[in-house]
Amino acid sequence: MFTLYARRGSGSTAVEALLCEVGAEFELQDVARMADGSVLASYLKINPRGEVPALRLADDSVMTESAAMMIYIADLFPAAGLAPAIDDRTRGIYLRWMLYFASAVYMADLRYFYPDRYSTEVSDAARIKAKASEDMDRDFAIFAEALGQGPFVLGEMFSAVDIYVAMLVSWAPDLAALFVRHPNLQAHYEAVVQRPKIAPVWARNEMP
Ligand SMILES: N[C@@H](CCC(=O)N[C@@H](CS)C(=O)NCC(=O)O)C(=O)O
Repeated sequence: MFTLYARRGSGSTAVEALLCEVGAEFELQDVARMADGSVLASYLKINPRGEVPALRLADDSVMTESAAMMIYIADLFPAAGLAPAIDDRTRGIYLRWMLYFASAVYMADLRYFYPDRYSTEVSDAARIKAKASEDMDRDFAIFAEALGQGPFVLGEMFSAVDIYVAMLVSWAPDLAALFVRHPNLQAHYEAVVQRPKIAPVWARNEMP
């Protein structure tokens, strides 16, 4: 049994969708934010960075870092077929894009949505946001080129990284414009979020 510390529409969405896809037993714990944006001190014992998601495992230990959770859960349920095996020739591609989205795209998203956290000067915020948006455009273009006609990151094989990518795509500052520039990203997004076990999670999280 897992406990997923979550907030609607946040980085917990992909982990929740994956837990549903693999058929894992889990409960959701909503991590409320105070008016000033902080979380309860008790949550800092679970994730000292105060971020969601966090995942409590059956042995009571806690994982943070959404991409690590995606990799871990998909590996833990091999029967679901959502991760290439360690010695599979596509394992490197799978890990590459999981970490690319976690380190490049997710971090640009945070700079875009919380620019004030990236400088000691409030007046820097607009420039931080503009650069984050430019970086995201570039990073999505690099991915779209690699995706080609997919339909999934690993071609015909749907895997956990597709769920992670869909979450990051859904947060694009201008999703409609992104889909005009990269129709293959739209086709990929729809193929992921319309899956029977993912659509309800997307709806519950009020994702586009
Ligand atoms: N590297 C972390 C980033 C997690 C993260 O930044 N989560 C955001 C929500 S999507 C958060 O909780 N930010 C703190 C806040 O909003 O105050 C991960 O991948 O899990």
